[in-house]
Amino acid sequence: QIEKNGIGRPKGYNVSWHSNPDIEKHHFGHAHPMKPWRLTLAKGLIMSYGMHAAMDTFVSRQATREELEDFHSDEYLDYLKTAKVAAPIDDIPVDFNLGGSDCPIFEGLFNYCSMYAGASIDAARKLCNNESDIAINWSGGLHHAKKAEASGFCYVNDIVLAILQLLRKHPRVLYIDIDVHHGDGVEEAFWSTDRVMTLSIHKYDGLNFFPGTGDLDRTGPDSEENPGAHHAVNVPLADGIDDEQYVWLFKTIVGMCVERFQPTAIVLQCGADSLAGDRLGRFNVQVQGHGSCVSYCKSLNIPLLLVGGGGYTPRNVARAWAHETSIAIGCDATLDPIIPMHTPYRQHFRYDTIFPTLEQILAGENRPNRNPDKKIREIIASVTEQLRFVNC
Ligand code: V1P
Ligand code: CA
Ligand code: ZN
Repeated sequence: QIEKNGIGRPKGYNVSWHSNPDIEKHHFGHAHPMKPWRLTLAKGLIMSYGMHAAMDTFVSRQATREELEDFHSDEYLDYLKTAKVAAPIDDIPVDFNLGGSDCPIFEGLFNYCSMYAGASIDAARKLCNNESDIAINWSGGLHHAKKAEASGFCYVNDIVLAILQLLRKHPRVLYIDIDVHHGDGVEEAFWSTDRVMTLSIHKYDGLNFFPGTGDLDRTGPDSEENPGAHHAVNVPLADGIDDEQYVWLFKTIVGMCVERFQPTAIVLQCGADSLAGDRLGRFNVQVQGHGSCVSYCKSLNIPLLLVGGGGYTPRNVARAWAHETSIAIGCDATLDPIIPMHTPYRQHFRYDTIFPTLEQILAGENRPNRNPDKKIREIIASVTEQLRFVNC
């Protein structure tokens, strides 16, 4: 019998949860798919199950200017701080890719960015100090932001900032990204180092699907002088991948990366737009399959940072991140799948359970799986070959 703290957490196993209701109040504009209130929905679900009692909870703070400068340029941060809300001119972004339809300038923008970044930095520090085994920031995971450019709903790259914190203590960090989009900003930031391996699984079809990068042979600039060569792993997929294929692929590839790279910390971006029924995504992954990726990472017993990311059908985002919180604290096996009556905004959850069936989610929408097993095996063979060049 394992001695337990709170719901299902072995004594001495610490999970920290970093959030701030201020983040949830921001609005990108009513037609914009990114809805920070999905975090309110997720938090309500997590708390209605009482899971907060099994975690160390922290109200996150704004990242300082100095912390943001660890990755972002001065000029970009100045502009981000002073950018004024204005009607977009023909929807063309003005400077630093700010102000178009993807990255609008909205009320409180700088506050929003510095708060989600502050939460990821704090979470990383908890891991560095051995105060947490798993640290969670569902408001983070904004993987497209560049040093001096906003991109794809992302303004500040909290993941890069968190990894930079981890690198102060950890020799090697593995970044894993299960958002349906390519984690281009994080990949590019660590393009030239062998201390960070990046792995992104995403939808890819050439230039049509945002951001248009992430082909299998994009493995890092290949030159004798670049220690980061071969340290970018990209897994491009077609529409409709299901749980069985996705989880098998995830475990196989992550297993190989861990064996070869021997990370001392892992950052898992849990973008929920890889779920079936997502407004922007194209996959048929279910809450169970998405959660299995988190379980697998937890089973490796390596300090783990969980961040959010995309996710554009808010009720499914909340389901996935609540389920993944239960995995982190170890109460997933005993969690009642029926959503508690007293859950705030319960009317948003169209079906009563955390795990609606694929038929319920897709209701009438046919999304065939365009990923033949042969293609999946070819991807694994290619990554196996790539990893032969990685030494740690
Ligand atoms: O496709 C594009 C750009 C706009 N075109 C000129 C190309 N943008 C996408 C951006 C998706 C960002 C995903 C972010 C994340 O990875 C991390 C948080 O999940 C886009 C899409 C789309 N269907 O891909 N923007 C929009 N839709 C959009 C729709 C309505 C209003 C504003 C933006
Ligand atoms: Ca991804
Ligand atoms: Zn995404």
